Amino acid sequence: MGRSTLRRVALVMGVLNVTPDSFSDGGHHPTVDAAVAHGLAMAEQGADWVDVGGESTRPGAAPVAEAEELRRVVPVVERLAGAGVRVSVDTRKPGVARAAAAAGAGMLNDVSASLHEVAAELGLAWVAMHAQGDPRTMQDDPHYDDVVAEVRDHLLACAERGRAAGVTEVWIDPGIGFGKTLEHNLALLAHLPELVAAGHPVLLGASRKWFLGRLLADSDRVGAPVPVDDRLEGSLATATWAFACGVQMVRVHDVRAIGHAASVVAGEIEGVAA
Ligand code: HH2
Repeated sequence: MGRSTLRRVALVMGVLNVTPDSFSDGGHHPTVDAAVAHGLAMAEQGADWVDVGGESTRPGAAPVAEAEELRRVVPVVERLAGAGVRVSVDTRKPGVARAAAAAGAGMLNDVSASLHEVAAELGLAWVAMHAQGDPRTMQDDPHYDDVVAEVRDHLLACAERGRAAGVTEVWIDPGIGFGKTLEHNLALLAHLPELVAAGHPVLLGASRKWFLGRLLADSDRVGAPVPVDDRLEGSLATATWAFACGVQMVRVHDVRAIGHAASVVAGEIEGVAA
C-alpha cells in the first residue's frame, strides 16, 4: 500500500496570552501550569510556533510594567521551549525580549516594529507589525490617505532597517485592527497579494478580531458584534484567504481548525512510498 504525507507549506502560530485582559483569551490561563498546558495542546494540534504574550495590545489596553510582564512570560517560555516547542515572544520591551530569548524563544513578535536591533543582537527571527498610534487610543480616529500603500511602505522601511541591523529572518505583518477601521482592514486583506509580492514572508493576525464580529453580525442581521468566542467562521475565512494570497503564517486562537484549513489550501503531498 502506498503511503503519503501531507506537509503544510503555510504555518500556524498559536496565540497564548498570559494576561488577565486580552480580548479573546484574557484570564483563561491564570497559572503557569495552565498556560503551559494550553501551549503544549496547541503544539500537539499542529501549531508551528506558540506566541507567548504578557501584555494586551487590544484597543484601550493600559501598558503593563516590565517586572509584571517578565513574571507572566518567562516561566511559560522556559517550560514550552524546554519541551521542544518553537516559541515566539509577543512584546514591545527589549528587557522582556532578552529574558525570553535566554529562556529559549526563537522569534520576537514586535507590534511596535522598533526592536530590530534587539532581535539582531539576540539572533531572533523578527516580526515587524504595522500599527498606527498606541493601543490606548489607536481606534479613536484612524486615518490614512491610502492605507494599502502606507502600510506596505512602512513595513518595507522596517524590513530594510531589520536587514541593515543584521536580522536574518524578517517577517512583515499589516497589523489588522491596530489603528484601522473595518474598511481599512478589508482593504488590507483585499490587497494581501501586493504585500506578499514585496518579498518578505508575511504574517497575518485576524483571528477573532472585532471586525469579524461586526461582519458576522451583519450577515446574521443582528445589531451587536458576534461575541469573540463565536467568530470561528470569520477566522477560518480570513486565514484561508490569506493562505491563498501567499501569506506564509497566520496568528490564530483556533489552531486545530485553522491548521486543517492550511492543510487543504496550502498542503503538499510528499514522500509516496511503495
Ligand atoms: N494581534 C494581537 C497581538 N499581537 N501580533 C502580530 N504580529 N499580529 C497581530 O495581528 C497581533 C499581534 C492582538 O490579539 P491578541 O493577542 O489575541 O489580543 P490582546 O492584544 O488583547 O492580548
